[in-house]
Amino acid sequence: MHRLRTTVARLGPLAAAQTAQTAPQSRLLALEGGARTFQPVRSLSASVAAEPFLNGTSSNYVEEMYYAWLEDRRNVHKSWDIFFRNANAGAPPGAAYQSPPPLSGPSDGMTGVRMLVGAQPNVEKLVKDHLAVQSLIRAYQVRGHHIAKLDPLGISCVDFDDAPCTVGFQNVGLYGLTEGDLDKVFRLPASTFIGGNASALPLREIIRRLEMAYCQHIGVEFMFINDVEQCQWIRQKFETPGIMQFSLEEKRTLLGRMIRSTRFEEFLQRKWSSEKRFGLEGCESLIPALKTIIDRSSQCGVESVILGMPHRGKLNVLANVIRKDLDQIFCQFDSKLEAADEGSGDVKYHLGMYHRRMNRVSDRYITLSLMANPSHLEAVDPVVQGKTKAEQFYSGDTEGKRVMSILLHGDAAFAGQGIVYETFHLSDLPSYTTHGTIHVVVNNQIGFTTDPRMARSSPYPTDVARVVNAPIFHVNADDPEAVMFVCNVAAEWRNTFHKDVVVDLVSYRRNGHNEMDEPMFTQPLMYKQIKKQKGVLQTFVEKLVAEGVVTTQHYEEEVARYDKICEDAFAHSKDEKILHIKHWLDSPWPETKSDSTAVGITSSFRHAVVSGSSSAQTECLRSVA
Ligand SMILES: Cc1ncc(C[n+]2csc(CCOP(=O)(O)OP(=O)(O)O)c2C)c(N)n1
Repeated sequence: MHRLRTTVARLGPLAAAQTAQTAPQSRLLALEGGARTFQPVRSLSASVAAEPFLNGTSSNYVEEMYYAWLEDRRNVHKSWDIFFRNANAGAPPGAAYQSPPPLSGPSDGMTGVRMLVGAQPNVEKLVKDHLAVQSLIRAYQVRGHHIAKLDPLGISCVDFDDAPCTVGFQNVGLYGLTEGDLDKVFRLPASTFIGGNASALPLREIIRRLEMAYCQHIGVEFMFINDVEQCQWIRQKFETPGIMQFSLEEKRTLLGRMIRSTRFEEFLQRKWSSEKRFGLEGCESLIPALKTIIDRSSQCGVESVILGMPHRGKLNVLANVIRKDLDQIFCQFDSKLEAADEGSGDVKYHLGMYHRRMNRVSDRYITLSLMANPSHLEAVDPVVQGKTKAEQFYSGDTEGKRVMSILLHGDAAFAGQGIVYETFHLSDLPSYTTHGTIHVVVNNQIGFTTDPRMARSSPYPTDVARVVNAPIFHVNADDPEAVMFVCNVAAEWRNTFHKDVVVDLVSYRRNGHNEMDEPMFTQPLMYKQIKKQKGVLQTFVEKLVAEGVVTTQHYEEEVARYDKICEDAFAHSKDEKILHIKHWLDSPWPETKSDSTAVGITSSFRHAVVSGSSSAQTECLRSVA
């Protein structure tokens, strides 16, 4: 280091444009016995002001380059090589510098852009065009979701404040590119993965691949995330060519899940046509969505999942995700059931349940716990986080690798309820974090009777999640494969970064708010469109049959098989005369004595979490430790 400083001092007069007075031969530092030595190298008899790039601030840089050059001439750019050679040969200041040689072809050892630039006479235009292509790629990453086909109904009125559409073939002019540039090859920047193994592509292909990644049935909102690694991770997940492909088995499993989700609601509708059940019709892909998240999380090592959700689709989740016995669900529709245990019963779409089962995809046991929820929308959110935190604490799961939470939301409630924002702000606090929650929004584009234009001021119902830098994956819920894909990514995100993530299932509500409401009175235009909408299962099975994944006969047999399961359970449910509340608890409380202790712990922990008191929480945990 000392030597370096000395050299700076010796270069100083040169850089400060002083004239050397002491000797006709000044000296630059050279290697000293394997290290550096002084050798007379150049004359400073003339003013070095003739070399304007040598000034006080560049001296360190020049000095380092000089050392590098001494070790190997090829360590520096050719222009500096010539400069140092001339200087060593005694060229006077101002004469040592020569214009760099033209950048030409591979023989100069350079690749990529330089090669492309070198091949063109108009270097400036080419650099400008490359920068334009980079901007275009970035525009897709930032705004691709604006034009993605997210709404199955095609009536979405998401308001982007009239932001102009800056992507697409028709808009290349905005970047100073022309149609004639579409077939030119451009080098891809490191901030995109659309190339796969290719490092350069024609502009036409660049745009096509970006449209595939960002403007189909998935809209990815992530460019507000501050962490570069996280942004790169997401780009890779969505941009890599051919990444959204599924095996035949995966497609068949998905179809089976769609059948159960759809036929369950249809069965309830047939049997209890005048009962409120807050059906899932219009967002049936919620069931495969949750199952995919659970499968992938289980593969990643999660052993326990705590879920919280509102009324919409709750019976379906109980039946087809948690796997509550169907007869137990059906008997809830019988008003003559007598309560067997203490504690009041609640409406069936508020009840919770706990179940431990083998996950067939991961081949590991997993515990699923769906919390009971009150009518008060989103109030269950911090309760789920409290239960998750407690389970993580007691099982020594300090990083949330084994216990995780999933929260479901309605679009209106997610945007409207302040508790959602409060819960997000607990998500990354050391004492409260549950190391990443996966949020799934059943975005049926309506809240009771109100459409989004009158229900929120933000473009999306999910904008509240941006405050914690959670990525948001909007997906057209009429495309079950796209839903499955984003749910896999969401589970991997949670497993990789242990941060919140949102899946926004853009869907519709086929019936009224409940089955007794007539939505044509309040939203006639929307419901005119919904009446024309083909069911998602129908569309999906037609696609799979066309692809040769299943036959119509296979599909019909699967439907008949599930319908029979429902019919048999319905017959059994008639034998149930008594309602056991203990069958509807979201945690296993085995026997009476430990029950009361455990219930006490949970309720005080819930209180602590809901009231936001960490000292109460700690106290509660200490009292049972
Ligand atoms: C805190 C609270 N406010 C209002 C209500 C009344 N309410 C029940 S459902 C509902 C609409 C909810 O819409 P959304 O969240 O989009 O869910 P969806 O029913 O459409 O699935 C409202 C306002 C409630 N239950 N809780």
